Amino acid sequence: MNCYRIQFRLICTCLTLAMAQLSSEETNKANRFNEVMPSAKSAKNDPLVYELPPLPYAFDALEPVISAEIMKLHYTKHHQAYVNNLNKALKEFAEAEKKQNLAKMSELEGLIEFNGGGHLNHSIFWTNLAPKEKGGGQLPKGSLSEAINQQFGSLKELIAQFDSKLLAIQGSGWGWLGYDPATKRLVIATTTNQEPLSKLGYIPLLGIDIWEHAYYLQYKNAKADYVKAIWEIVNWNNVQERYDQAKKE
Ligand code: MN3
Repeated sequence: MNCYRIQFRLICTCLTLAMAQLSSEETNKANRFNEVMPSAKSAKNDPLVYELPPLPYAFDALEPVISAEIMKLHYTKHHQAYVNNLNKALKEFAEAEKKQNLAKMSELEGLIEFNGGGHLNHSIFWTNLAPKEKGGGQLPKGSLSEAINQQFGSLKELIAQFDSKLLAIQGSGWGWLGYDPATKRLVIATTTNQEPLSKLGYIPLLGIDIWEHAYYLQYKNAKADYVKAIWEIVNWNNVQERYDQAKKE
């Protein structure tokens, strides 16, 4: 019982901390993007209720790399479903905990992990992307570009290594550029399904969604074309911000 209670609190705390870490600029943009996120509900008084964060651009802003159709579906249907299922599972968990129903709590734990991870990963992913005319694809000079050059030789080499790991994922998952607090170095890693990078002990800087729902409507089976194109819209300013923050922890 205590074990489950502790694990549950840990999951909630991790999610709360991770969501709080997401750049506060997105929250400030909430009003501006209400038109693309009409279904967002305010439930700030309940720590167990999560909500879809505002999308920091219009659905068609990342075209032609990501079509408006994919963006709209991915954000309003897929991400929203992770949020809804997470909230449902958390509510049921709290009820099961009151009844000391360990079997039910155990059953719900996987759902909380999967949907919590899905919510977390997508919340990072949206901010990791930017339209080309707003700096997408441009790595600014600074501590991140220095670390990339030092560790990988060049951005081109980092991308080559990242792509090779990303394309090697069998089934659904995510490719990551992370920060390893133990070695204070950048790492390229992959996770399967909706597992968050924190499971490997790294802090996420850049995540690329390689689930079929992220590209199939547009790229069909040409997964490599999606992976090649996505670098044109990576928001390196956001990755730099996350890198600065990660180094402080
Ligand atoms: Mn996705």
